[in-house]
Amino acid sequence: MAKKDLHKIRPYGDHWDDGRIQLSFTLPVPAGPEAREAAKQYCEKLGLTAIQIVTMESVAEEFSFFVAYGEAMHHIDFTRIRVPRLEFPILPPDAMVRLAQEKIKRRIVVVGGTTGTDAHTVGIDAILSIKGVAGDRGLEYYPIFRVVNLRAQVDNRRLVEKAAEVQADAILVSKLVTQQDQHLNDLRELSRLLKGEKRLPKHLLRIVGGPRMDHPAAKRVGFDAGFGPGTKPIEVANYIVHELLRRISDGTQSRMEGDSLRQAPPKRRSLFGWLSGGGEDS
Ligand code: B12
Repeated sequence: MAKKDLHKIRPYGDHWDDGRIQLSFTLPVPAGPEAREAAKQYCEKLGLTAIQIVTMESVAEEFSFFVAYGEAMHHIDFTRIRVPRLEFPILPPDAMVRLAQEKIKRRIVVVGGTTGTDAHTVGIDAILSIKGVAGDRGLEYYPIFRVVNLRAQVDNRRLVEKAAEVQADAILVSKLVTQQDQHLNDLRELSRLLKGEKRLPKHLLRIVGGPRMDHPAAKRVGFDAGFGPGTKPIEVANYIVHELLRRISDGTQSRMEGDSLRQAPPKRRSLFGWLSGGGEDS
């Protein structure tokens, strides 16, 4: 293998730096020799050479699906790539709770929901509800949080209003439906509304998650943090605790009063407690 040069990388197919890539796409024409040629010419227009159309299938009367191989000419300077990433310690539950109790000294108020027309609740419930996901308890489980789960199809204005009413420390938004970038449009609108709402604490954390979300995408729409598929509630809980502490010590914290932790009712772990849930609805 040639010496790896991270200033100049290209896809690897079956030998070093051959630039071979595979792509798949659909053309709005019936499968046939002309469709195959159109697919090849399209790949040429993308700048590929040594093109092979290895699959052509009819996917509907007027549509054909292709898999193509080709050689890409472009290189990337890997050393110049910078991607914003979330970095925070992930403490085990007991240590995280102790830290919040000692340093924040009141319950952290979080308001969450799935916004716009999006009706998917499983993701936000996985993070917020006591049952959590994959054996990892949701935020409601921890005595350091007060959780207001507005569930699905929450209008952005209602979310902002609720966050102001309960003086939220964090808002947590879930987005599943991404067709026509609906998720990004909704999130941008929410960002605008949040900016314009003067009743909200200055330290408010804006968090979004979903299977097609990640941290860079969240930053682009004005959020503080983005979490993708497979997120565990303990990660989100740790992020909130650590980021809130950071903002408090930076002086961004605008409010330290609130529900004292000592007044927080102990979490029930009985079946009844589990069924009735630790959180609240709107
Ligand atoms: C279950 C489901 C439904 C159920 C929802 C039931 C409910 N109460 O939620 C029903 C049947 C109602 C439904 C309806 C529709 N659905 Co649907 N649905 C799904 C499905 C199969 C699973 C979603 C799910 O529950 N995942 C399990 C949870 C635990 O995973 P998750 O959401 O990714 O959450 C994790 C992370 O992403 C993250 N996370 C998520 N949210 C948040 C939030 C925060 C703050 C944080 C920190 C983290 C976080 O943490 C979670 C835990 O790890 C997906 C396909 C799939 N496999 O994902 C399609 C899917 C999401 N649905 C889809 C579609 C198109 C629809 C419909 C439009 C279908 C239709 N034509 O009617 C409608 C939408 C209606 C609407 N108005 O929204 C598409 C979306 C396509 C897109 N990208 O836009 C998908 C991807 C299916 C597909 N491949 O086409 N759906």
